[in-house]
Amino acid sequence: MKNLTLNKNKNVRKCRVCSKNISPFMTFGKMPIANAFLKKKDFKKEYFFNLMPCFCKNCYSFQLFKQPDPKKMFHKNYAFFSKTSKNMRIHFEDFYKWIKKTYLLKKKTPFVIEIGSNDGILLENFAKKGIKHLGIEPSANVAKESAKNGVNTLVGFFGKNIIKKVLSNYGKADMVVLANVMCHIPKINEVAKSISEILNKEGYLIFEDPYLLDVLKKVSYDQIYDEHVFIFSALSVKNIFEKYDLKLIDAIPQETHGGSMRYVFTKKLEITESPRLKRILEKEKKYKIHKSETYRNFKKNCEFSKVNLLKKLQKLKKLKKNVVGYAATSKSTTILNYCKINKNLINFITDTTPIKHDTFSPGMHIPIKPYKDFSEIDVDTAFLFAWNHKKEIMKKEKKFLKKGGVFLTHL
Ligand code: DWN
Ligand code: SAH
Ligand code: ZN
Repeated sequence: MKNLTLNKNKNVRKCRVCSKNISPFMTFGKMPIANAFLKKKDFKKEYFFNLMPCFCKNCYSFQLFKQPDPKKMFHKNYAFFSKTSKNMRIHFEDFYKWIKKTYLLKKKTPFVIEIGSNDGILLENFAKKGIKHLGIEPSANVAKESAKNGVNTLVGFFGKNIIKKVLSNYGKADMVVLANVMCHIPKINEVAKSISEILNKEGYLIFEDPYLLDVLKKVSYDQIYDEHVFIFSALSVKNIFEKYDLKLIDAIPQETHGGSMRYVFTKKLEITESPRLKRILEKEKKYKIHKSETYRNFKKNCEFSKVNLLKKLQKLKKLKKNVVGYAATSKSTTILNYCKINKNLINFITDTTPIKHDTFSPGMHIPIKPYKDFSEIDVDTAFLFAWNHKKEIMKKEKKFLKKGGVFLTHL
């Protein structure tokens, strides 16, 4: 009894948004860095932390109890390159066109800042049209890739220190945009304040991230890993940014990354909320996104999903099927380590990213192989870790499906 109380006390921290005490509602257990693909010689010194999500009853944010130091995750050997997906390249070209048409058309010389610009998948569209832009990206290797396409990038973490440099060298921006990045940054109040300072008085902030309601409904718990310190809802982002005079005026659902939401904020406080945003906020309330019981149910659903998945994989093993993983995603690190799936159940994982080849998956140490290894051997079942890119992958794998190959997911 004594120990239990002690642990409970230990598992208390201040909410990153509102500073009230929060505690985890579940644990996924010991986790490595999701994108730290490693060589055999480094197995012994691998870093682990406890992956535990929390829900704050006060500000309704969903966040990790502990996040590893950002420098451990984002550095000169970062393993995720945005342009590996063709459909994502199309998505970002459309995103660019929409921004230009909706927000920048009336501006003579607009200035756009992207935080977490990675290999330039979005900004290269602005660069090609000669639009003044700046990427801020801490992972030097991916930033270097973007430079090849004329993207102007400052290598570093966005925050109060870097904005001084940006303001003195470039001036204020008309737009700050982020895709799958806001949910990565722990000092959210500092970020919101800095964005508010860097935008001119008519400026817009637009960002998109995996959407909490989709994660809860689909039980896509694999969106929870070290990099994703937050999983946002419209309700939670409204609370965060309105404190810094950034008014949430729209929310637009996206199909990307298994269900995302694009949020539009403006410094022009007189603009009213769109009917679509009102509907989305209503829908979240109806789903009880603001209630602790929703997260207790989510925990049960995750446990159920784990048991089910293990049953399926063990059955395939008994049938002596050749099972391999398709795409060594960040998300796969959570599935593999939570369910303790190793080489016994999945022979190897194929991936198209050169930096991941001939390494081992974080924690479970499943070998990562180039795409050629998948296409040239007889695979019975492919565990689709990139289920968010299903449309793109099914199109590509017609041959595999035709010869009887089967795709499996944890969903
Ligand atoms: O938020 C994040 C999102 C945007 O990207 C980051 N924290 C990290 C990353 O997450 P992820 O690794 O789960 O992303 P994806 O886009 O689901 O997976 C990409 C991986 O899948 C790459 O390693 C490439 C691989 N892949 C493949 O092998 N064959 C992807 C496609 C489309 C393919 O056909
Ligand atoms: N925008 C891209 C990349 C998303 S991956 C896309 O949607 O595909 C997340 C990116 O955010 C990584 O490139 C990482 O290096 C970057 N990042 C993480 N913390 C950051 C911070 N504090 N400031 C700026 N970028 C950050
Ligand atoms: Zn809070």
